[in-house]
Amino acid sequence: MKRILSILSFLCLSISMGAEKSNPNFILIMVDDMGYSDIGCYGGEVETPNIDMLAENGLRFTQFYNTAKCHTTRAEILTGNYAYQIGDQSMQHGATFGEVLRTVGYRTLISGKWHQNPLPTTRGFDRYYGLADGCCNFFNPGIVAREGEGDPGRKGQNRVRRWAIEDEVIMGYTNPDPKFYTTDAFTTYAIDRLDEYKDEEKPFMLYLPYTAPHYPLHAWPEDIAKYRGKFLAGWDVLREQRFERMKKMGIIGEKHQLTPRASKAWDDLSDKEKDAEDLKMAVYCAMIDRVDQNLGRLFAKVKELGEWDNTLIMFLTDNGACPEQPNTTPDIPPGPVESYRTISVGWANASNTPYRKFKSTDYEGGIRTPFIAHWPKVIEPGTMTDQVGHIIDLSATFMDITGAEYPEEIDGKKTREPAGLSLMPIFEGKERTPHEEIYWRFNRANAVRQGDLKAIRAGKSWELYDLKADPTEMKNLAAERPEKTKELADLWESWNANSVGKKK
Ligand SMILES: [Ca+2]
Repeated sequence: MKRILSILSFLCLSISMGAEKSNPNFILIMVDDMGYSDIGCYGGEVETPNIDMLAENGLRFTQFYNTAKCHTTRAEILTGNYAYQIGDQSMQHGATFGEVLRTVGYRTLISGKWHQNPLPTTRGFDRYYGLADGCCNFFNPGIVAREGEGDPGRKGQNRVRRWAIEDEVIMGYTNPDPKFYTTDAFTTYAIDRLDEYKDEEKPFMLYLPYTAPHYPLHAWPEDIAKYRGKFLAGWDVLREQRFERMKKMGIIGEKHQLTPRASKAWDDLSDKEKDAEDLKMAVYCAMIDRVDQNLGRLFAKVKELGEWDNTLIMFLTDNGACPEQPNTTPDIPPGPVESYRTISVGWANASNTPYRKFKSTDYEGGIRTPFIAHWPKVIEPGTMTDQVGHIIDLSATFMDITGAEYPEEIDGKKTREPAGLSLMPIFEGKERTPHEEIYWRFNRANAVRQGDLKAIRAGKSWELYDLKADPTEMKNLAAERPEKTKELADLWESWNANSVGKKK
């Protein structure tokens, strides 16, 4: 009897202490249209103490890739396969990592920007709150002005953005709370769900794709005030300062060169123009700063729940900084709900320091992302790697860690075998067998990387770069190495011929 009692009390104790889950939790944080070197731990000026803390205690990748655009990145990160191999935004021939992780008993949560066609609640996620569309007003994603405010700035007067709460679609979401701001709201929803499910034994997968710092440039005045006036030296000086800082930090090496400026020279601007540009960059930085502040709240919750050491946290951006200019309210300065403004080409160029080009292109400025992985149980603190990784590797990593298998069918449709490779060997400090090739496609932005060689379509022809000798793509080798260039272009064409739906 005594023995039975002691076993019982041991069992009760184990349950009350929350016996450790057999699989780890996952938190995947993605920001939107942020440049390669904006955050502190990649050489930028934005104050990001919480993201930097992940880097100090985790692993930074210097050659990690997304795709050139929001929705292709989401299709790929979710399914572990290339967007056009699985039906892009329909994802009809792929399984999401929500669907994958459900097979091994995960609680699957998403808060933020989805940007695919079927809602997350039909594609493997238990709970959802956020922007189902591509971008929206941060203070008021709807079209109706709140009392005391002007009309919310929008990309076009007829543009009504798709929002969703759980499985309910809301076309034009106006929250009555004047303190509503998407970055804050997404985080609060995520924290509330972690609280709601804290007593269940299931591990959780939390996917947190923020809309910041994608346009429109919207931020809280107190966050803007932290940065206002700090950028009057201009983008030329900023690029040089970042370049030197990144070198010192080891984010870039001796072979990197500072690519030519892609905009007007700062000195050609009038003082009035410089002041207006300073404000744009201050708002942009405030948006990233706000993400970091919210991550502080989220991380405190994970620690409070006792799950910090058993949680793999990852951070990245979905594509390079954005040069698009849909400034529909040219007379309203960036910041408030009534405005709809974007960052300048000069600042987007600086955000991607030292790399070439932008979002929507397959040069490194469009597709290279900071990637931080933090997992106290596995990852050596404060490490850095130049092994090449890609967002299609995340699903493979989740399967490797949990033993989950990729569903062969989703809603009666056969899935295609995913193309990613697990990142676990790199997390464990080992050398991973790399991808033979990595492919990119978004509209006419097409590229393939094989080892250190990368071919990029440029109009009707292809360019060739050696990223080991020339990581900033300054010297096109196509004329010197026509056969290799053709071989890579042909590889890309045969890969693309296997696309679902349209081939261009
Ligand atoms: Ca994006």
